[in-house]
Amino acid sequence: MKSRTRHCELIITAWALFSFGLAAFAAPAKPNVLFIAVDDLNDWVGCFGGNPQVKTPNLDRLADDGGLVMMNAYAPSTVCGPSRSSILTGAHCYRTGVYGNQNNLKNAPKAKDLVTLPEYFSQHGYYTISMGKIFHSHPVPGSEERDDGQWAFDEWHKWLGGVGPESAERPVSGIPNLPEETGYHRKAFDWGPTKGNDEKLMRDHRTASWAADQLNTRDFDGKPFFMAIGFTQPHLQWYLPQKYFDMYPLDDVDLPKTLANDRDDIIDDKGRPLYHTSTTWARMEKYGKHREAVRAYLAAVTFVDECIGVLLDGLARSSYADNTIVVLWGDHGWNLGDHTLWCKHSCYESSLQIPLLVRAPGIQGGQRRSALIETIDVYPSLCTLAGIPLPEHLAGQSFVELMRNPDTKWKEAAVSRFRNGDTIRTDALRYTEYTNPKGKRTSRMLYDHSSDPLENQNVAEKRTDESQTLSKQLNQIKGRDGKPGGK
Ligand SMILES: [Ca+2]
Ligand SMILES: [Ca+2]
Repeated sequence: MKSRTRHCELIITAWALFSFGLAAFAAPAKPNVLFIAVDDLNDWVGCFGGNPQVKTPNLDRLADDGGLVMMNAYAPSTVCGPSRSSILTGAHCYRTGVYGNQNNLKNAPKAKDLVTLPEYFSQHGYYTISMGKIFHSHPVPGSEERDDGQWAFDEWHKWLGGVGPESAERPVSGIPNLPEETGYHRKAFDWGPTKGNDEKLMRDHRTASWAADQLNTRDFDGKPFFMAIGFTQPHLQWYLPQKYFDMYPLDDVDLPKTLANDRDDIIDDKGRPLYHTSTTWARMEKYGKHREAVRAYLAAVTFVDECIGVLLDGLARSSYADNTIVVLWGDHGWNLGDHTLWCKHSCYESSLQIPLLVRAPGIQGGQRRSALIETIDVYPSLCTLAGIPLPEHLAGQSFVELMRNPDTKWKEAAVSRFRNGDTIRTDALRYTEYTNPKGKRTSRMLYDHSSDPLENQNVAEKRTDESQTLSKQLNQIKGRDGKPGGK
């Protein structure tokens, strides 16, 4: 009797396995996508090595736990609008025509025909849902509303409140603004403790908790999901619970190496230095606040890391834990006093390099990749991972094979643009050229990362053959990526 029962069990098990195999063969489960944007996060993340002092246990855990760390990933521009427009369309700024935050992707004449990543996934059977900053936000003329890219998702939610400093007076950092500073930066470059000391009240923390709840309570109409979550720190202002500042005792904070005359070797076509001292840098210098501001950025990174941990923990305890692609990206880099610059408005490596972490089911992670990745490569990569055909307009390249095999043949350059500067990064060099409105080159920079990783020695006029070669390569890519089809 016992052996007969055992025999029946075997038949049932075999039938179940056979049926499961047929089902898997007929319709393999599509992986979900968790798409995480972090505003103004540079490579000051433990696993990226940009600053050994930073504390990012959750991002480092993602890297160790199946993540692939893209060590040389670059933004196409150094402000939100063009950078986000490019990752969301898989097309370079030269193709979208979105070069600055004043251009809205939705109305950009050259980009109107480009289907954005969430729209494309929705068209291919995904339930798309979002909270937080994914698209750059634009005013809607004649309306109190804002265009935050709601139109690109099946379900879109505005972020939930948040908490600021105790006092409404600005700035709260204790430094006066300079008279010549106007508008946004007069108030924006600020930091200080929030009212109370509770991170759960903060906007990004609420976004993370909301997303974790969705993952544990929703079935998304039985479809695979594409969930886009946008965190706003470490974008200014750095108003944070005091405990995050306390994690970095001020006297122990190291500053990035800064040379006072660093930018004097960037000369325009009339022989004059191209740059004047940035007003923010001058203010920080005058009031001796560089170290406090570096600490505030570190604190903001650790705070957003905590929020990312809430989200990843939510995913880990959900039923989607094993079948969800996670891609986490910063929209551009950030300067913290290096090159006598604060913020992100330059063609230096520090403005352009981004953190990019990808974890995909079935692909071994816990590794690093050194290939040059552009954010326009994310769109085709996610399509490939999801088994969706690539739309024709994409200019980027799927890095899925590179995820599997570090020796995969790959592109040799990454290009970016900020204002009138176009820049190209190769394995060892970064070359940048600035042009006037008539397209005439007015200035250029060449840095050799093999000997000068901090980009302090501009050798463009000493190594003119290499400058010329890179200029040609850069302009070929600009021409190619500006065309429909991108290739
Ligand atoms: Ca940004
Ligand atoms: Ca220099």
